[in-house]
Amino acid sequence: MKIYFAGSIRGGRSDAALYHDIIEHIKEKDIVLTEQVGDMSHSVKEGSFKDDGQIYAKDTAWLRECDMVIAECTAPSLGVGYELAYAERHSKPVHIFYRPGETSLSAMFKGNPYFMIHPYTTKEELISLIDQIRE
Ligand code: 6K6
Repeated sequence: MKIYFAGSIRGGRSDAALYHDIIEHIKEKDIVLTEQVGDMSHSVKEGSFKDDGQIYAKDTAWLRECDMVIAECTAPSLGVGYELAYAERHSKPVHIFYRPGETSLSAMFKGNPYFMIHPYTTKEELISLIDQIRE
């Protein structure tokens, strides 16, 4: 399967190490199209319009190409919100993971039955849930 992993970049990088570990785990069995989301060495500053245009074009092409979207939404991100709506428009299955003790997930996701939402607490629980949805 081709997985589109979505996680906050300019929305805040507090969970970047977690994204990295999850992407490495998913890659043991499936293809992750968006490995850069877990890249901790990359600058997250605003780029030029040309750079950002390339990111937008590449990421939306991957969203159309993927078999499933997995999003970690504890750190709120405008970009991730956009990607999830884009995935819904293209009828891609979307699984949203978040830690309820640390954030309140937007009603635009919790209130929309299209999205499959998985609250979790520990990284081990997150990995186990991600394994279950890919069975
Ligand atoms: C910075 C860090 C790693 O890569 C970069 C360069 N920027 C981006 N590269 C690739 N995808 C990006 C980049 N910035 C945003 N995105 C996409 O939007 C990702 O697929 C994320 O899921 C989402 C994050 O949006 P923001 O609004 O938090 O940046």
